[in-house]
Amino acid sequence: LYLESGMRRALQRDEFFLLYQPKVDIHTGQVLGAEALIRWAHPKDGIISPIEFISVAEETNLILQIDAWVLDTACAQAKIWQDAGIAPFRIAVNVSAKEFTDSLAERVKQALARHQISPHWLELEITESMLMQNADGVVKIMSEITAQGVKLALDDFGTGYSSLSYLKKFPIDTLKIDRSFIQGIPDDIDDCAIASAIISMAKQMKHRVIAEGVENREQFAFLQKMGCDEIQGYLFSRPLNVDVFSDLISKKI
Ligand code: G
Ligand code: G
Ligand code: NA
Ligand code: MN
Repeated sequence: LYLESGMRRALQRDEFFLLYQPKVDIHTGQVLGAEALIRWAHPKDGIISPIEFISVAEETNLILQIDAWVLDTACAQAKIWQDAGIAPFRIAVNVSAKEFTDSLAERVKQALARHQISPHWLELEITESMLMQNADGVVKIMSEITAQGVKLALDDFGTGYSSLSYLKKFPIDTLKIDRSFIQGIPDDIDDCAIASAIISMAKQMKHRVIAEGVENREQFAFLQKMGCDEIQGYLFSRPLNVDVFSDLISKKI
């Protein structure tokens, strides 16, 4: 297919690039991390969003090569920041379901070793849906990852169908409240109730909790009052290119 061959070419010609969206401490405003978000600089069509190509990449298994490129690029960038003397912050990489296999921990380990970065630089964002297949297998893979010192965040939290019982079993550091629940705050009482409940549960289970898609002051104030730890969203910053993000973290020191 057209898109498939385009993505193969994009890998060969290095047309993908990463943006970094800050994750910010809700109390201090300090940048604690960044989510790496892929974009495709298409030679004819301009910048293409992952919404347009990730699902096709998943169908064709090209996602394995793309996500390997993302992990490698994020680690290479971490090495640059580490060598520049910047205090470690977490670079979060999205893991697609196809990639979440027995070999993931080993691939992560090799990427850290290849780039000689401390594991504290890396976080993986996994979605609820990939935890549902085989709980024991999933716990094993996760534990092998966290044993290295790499953190795990549960992305799009609240949008899956799974029972809450897995939360007890899985070695997850952070719950990431899906932005669909943040959107309606403060007017939509259901969104307010769901967001508060997730924050409260996360805190009692000693997880960190981050809200994504925070766009305005009202959402920020509500989340702060409820005890949310971190925010990510257009209110603080859009996803930034690497130079702009570097300036931001350099200033914070
Ligand atoms: O950045 P943006 O909002 O356009 O991302 C759209 C979707 O693409 C989101 O669901 C996001 O998780 C996903 N996405 C962004 N970057 C990556 C990536 O590097 N790998 C994978 N698997 N998904 C990504
Ligand atoms: O699926 P995932 O949670 O990884 O998706 C992250 C997506 O959310 C990215 O495509 C990113 O560009 C987008 N995003 C980040 N901040 C905001 C925001 O404040 N509002 C909206 N609508 N989207 C956001
Ligand atoms: Na994500
Ligand atoms: Mn999400």
